[in-house]
Amino acid sequence: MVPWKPSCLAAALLLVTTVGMWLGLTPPAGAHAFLSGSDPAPEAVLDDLPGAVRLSFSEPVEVNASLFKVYPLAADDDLLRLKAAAGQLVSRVLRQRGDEDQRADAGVAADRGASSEIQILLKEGLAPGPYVVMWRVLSVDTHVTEGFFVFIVQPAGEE
Ligand SMILES: [Cu+2]
Repeated sequence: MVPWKPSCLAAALLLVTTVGMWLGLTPPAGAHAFLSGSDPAPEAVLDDLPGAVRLSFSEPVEVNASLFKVYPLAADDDLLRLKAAAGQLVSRVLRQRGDEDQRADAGVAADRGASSEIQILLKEGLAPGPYVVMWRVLSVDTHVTEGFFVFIVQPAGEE
């Protein structure tokens, strides 16, 4: 009978762990698609409604497998409260289908393939006020990230 040696078990566990790391079971560093820029910028206050919202991501995203939406928000002078309301709306509607009538956007301009630059077209004749831009993106490395920001349309002279 071979005597049991704890050091062998420890060595075997260490080997399994090391092989696991070799096989890529640890996540790759810094490979998700995060928002790296936008126009309008988050929390921007604009005189006029833009024709589109431009988003730049740190990695290309699969446009057809991603979601981009813009929704109007109820006016609120308190930015923290506005952002909280935006977050609640995002969690309710981001994955909802058939919500085109409630949305302020008219879809993504280029809707094929992978791109790190996204242009979300806005409907015409939108009212001034706060809006929330939201996304759920699948990056080419297969990771999903979500996010949102608000911008406010406030014609000059209206406080
Ligand atoms: Cu990633």
